[in-house]
Amino acid sequence: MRKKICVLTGAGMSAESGLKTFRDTGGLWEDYNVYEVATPEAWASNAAFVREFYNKRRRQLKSAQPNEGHLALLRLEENLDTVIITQNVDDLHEKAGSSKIIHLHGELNKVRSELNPELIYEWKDDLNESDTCELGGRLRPHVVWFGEQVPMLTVAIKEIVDTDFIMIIGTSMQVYPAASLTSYAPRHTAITYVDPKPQINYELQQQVEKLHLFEGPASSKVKEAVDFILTALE
Ligand code: BJW
Repeated sequence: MRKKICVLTGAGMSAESGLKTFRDTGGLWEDYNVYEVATPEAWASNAAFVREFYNKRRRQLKSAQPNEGHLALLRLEENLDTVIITQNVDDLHEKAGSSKIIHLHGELNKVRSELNPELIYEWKDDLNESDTCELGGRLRPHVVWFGEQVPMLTVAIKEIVDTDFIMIIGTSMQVYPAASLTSYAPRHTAITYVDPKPQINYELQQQVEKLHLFEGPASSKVKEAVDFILTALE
């Protein structure tokens, strides 16, 4: 039977594709106050500002291309059941050609109805105040803001509970519940973590004996981590 890998990606995965991370020097949270753009309270008090934050990023995403790190993950699929669990709202794993992708924090290229959250629409252009769903309700970005539930969490946990390998790439492992996903893995699961500045959070600290760090940028280090896992399979 084929073994399984869950790849947990964060903003650092797409940094070399020109998309800013959040918490690094020069990251999005230096230019924006998180409470003014990524909370339901911000949306309630200043929807125009929040819409523009996401419109700008959606425009930028149009021309963004996957980097060597995204592409290196395709080699995993030849040998392992591969599930990408991304915190990213971009579509670069899709553009790279990965097959199974779970978006924990939503998708920039989608919006949803405020009247019925199941009414989700593909949205490649700007979202305007006058745009409405088929019920006439206001549309909001299809993303998960702070203080909101993470509906895809249960789907992600179902994948993690029987995985043989985990690869973490480009996340500061600070935002929960995404940062606690590794704790659902079986005891034998080997964990690789690619990041120029890996942050060993509480959950990883408990699993440190099976943790392998690849310190550096995704564009070069994902390949090394993939080689490491494929060698372990031999
Ligand atoms: C590179 C690189 C290169 C750079 N190559 N790598 C338990 C404990 C404490 C707090 C909480 C808790 N449980 C819940 C909370 C509250 C909160 C939270 O976690 N707060 C913490 C910050 C303290 N969590 C929530 O509110 C979540 N909801 C929730 O828990 O609901 C519960 C609930 C229950 C019942 C009712 C209601 C609610 C929701 C979290 C939503 C997060 N949303 C955002 C915005 C999404 C849309 C958007 O994109 O705008 O998601 S915030 C932002 O952070 C975004 C990201 O996905 C997320 C994670 O960031 P990420 O990816 O890790 O990026 P960075 O910037 O932090 O790190 C980048 C990394 O890349 C660094 O390590 C670099 O070194 C590295 N890097 N260059 C490789 N070239």
